[in-house]
Amino acid sequence: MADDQRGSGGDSAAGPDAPGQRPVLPPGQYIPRTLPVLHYGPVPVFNARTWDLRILGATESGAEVRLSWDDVAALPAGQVTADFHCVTKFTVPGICWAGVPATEILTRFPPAAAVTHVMIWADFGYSANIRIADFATEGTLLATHRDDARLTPEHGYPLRMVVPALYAWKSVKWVRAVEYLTADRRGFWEERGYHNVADPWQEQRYSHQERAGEGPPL
Ligand SMILES: Nc1nc2c(c(=O)[nH]1)N[C@H]1C(S)=C(S)[C@@H](COP(=O)(O)O)O[C@H]1N2
Ligand SMILES: [Mo]
Repeated sequence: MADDQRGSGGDSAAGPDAPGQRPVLPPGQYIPRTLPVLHYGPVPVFNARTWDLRILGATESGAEVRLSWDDVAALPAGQVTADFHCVTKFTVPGICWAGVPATEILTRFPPAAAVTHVMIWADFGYSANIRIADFATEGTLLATHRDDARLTPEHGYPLRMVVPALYAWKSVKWVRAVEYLTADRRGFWEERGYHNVADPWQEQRYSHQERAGEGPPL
């Protein structure tokens, strides 16, 4: 009981006592006892024959790329183990994700030199904008697997974004397109009051916290 009161959120299931084992969480985050599934809207049904992943917007070549599921499955694999921070304050510790590193997308289907951000699009129109540096950083993946198992439908099967450096709403499930942007635009939650950048270590939760240069006008 007493131990439970000492985590940053009061509902922490993490053992705070063992030196070196205490999880270091971003400000305001806690580890819940049961792990949530969270999204807005329905879970799409995957059909390998009709599914595609489009790379569009300001590509270097000017052309749009359309990848089939087999094309995506043939791309080189990578993995990352990272904590997953939801802006509603729960953190899921140490998820191991595997899939296609975002750097592979940038290398194979390069953006124009003027690209500053990407918009990640999901089925049913959910979207999130990500600065190109956060997209290009090591650990950013288009994941197909979570903890050695194929993603489940509710966790984004067949393909989801994982951006460990940012709050989890940027980790778009059911990804269908990567749009290269030469001017920043807000995605679904960024238009609805969440912070344009979303760095959990700076506790960038809400758009009213944005400073000059951190987001396009609301
Ligand atoms: N397409 C889509 N992706 C989404 C969301 C969503 O509503 N739609 N919610 C985001 C939010 S707010 C969180 S916390 C995580 C939750 O991922 P999980 O359900 O795999 O835990 O998915 C993110 N990706
Ligand atoms: Mo979230």
